[in-house]
Amino acid sequence: MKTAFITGASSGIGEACARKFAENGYRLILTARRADKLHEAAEELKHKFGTEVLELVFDVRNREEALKAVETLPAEWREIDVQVNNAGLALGLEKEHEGDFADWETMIDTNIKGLLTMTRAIVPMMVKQGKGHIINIGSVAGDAAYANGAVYCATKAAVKVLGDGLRIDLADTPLRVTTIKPGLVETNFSVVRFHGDKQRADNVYKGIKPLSGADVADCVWFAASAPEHVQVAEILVLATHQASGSVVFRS
Ligand code: NDP
Ligand code: 8X3
Repeated sequence: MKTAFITGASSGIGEACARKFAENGYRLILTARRADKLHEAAEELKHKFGTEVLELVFDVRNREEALKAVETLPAEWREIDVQVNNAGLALGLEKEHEGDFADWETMIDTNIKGLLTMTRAIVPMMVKQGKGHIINIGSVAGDAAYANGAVYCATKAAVKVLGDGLRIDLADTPLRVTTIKPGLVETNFSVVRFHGDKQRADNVYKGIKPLSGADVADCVWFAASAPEHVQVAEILVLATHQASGSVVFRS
């Protein structure tokens, strides 16, 4: 049986990816900070699909804890076939010269350094076993900056470039690296971005049918289920009425 390791599986895109892999017979290692939400998601999959789930609660920004969680995986859970580096967030929407230092640090530490930590922890095991697929959740925001979002956009540009670098460094192995770059996806993302302001978050998706977490999970699965000689390097997936990070048609 194949194993998928998914970070940020307590909500949104990560939770939808967990469901997609469960539906397709994978067993799952799911991670997040909120133990209760993660457990709820895991229980649903166990009951619905009979999936075996290992829950790991840690903050990807805490390098020591993150490395320990992987190092202490039980022997029977160490063969990981797919790693989905999804945990991430945006905080605030402000001009670059007026932004909040704490928000910047959280975004950089989570989206860039957290993803790197998880890559550093798991990919050497994949190289050793001679198989594996790393799927990073980037964003259309990484293709070009949009107004008031420069730091978040920069972190997602970094995700794209780190994926490209890893693909180069693994070209002499059977491992594959994919970057998925979604546009607007209605999840908890905007509630987090606006520090809990639900009304402001809802406005982000007004007048447009956004993507769902399941739409993104379909793209992740497309890449993961491709024949072994096929490496889907990138997928840019947008809502039909979104054309780029800054062009959205609302009715
Ligand atoms: P959600 O807020 O719904 O989910 C984010 C997930 O990341 C949660 O499970 C959260 O779990 C986890 N997470 C956040 N910070 C940490 C941390 N420090 N350590 C461990 N886990 C963490 O948002 P989305 O599902 O939308 O976001 C998932 C990814 O998709 C992010 O990388 C985001 O940048 C990206 N993305 C989102 C888009 C969108 O429009 N929604 C579009 C393009 C990309 P917990 O809080 O329990 O730790
Ligand atoms: C999230 C998509 O456009 O809100 O990465 O930045 S966007």
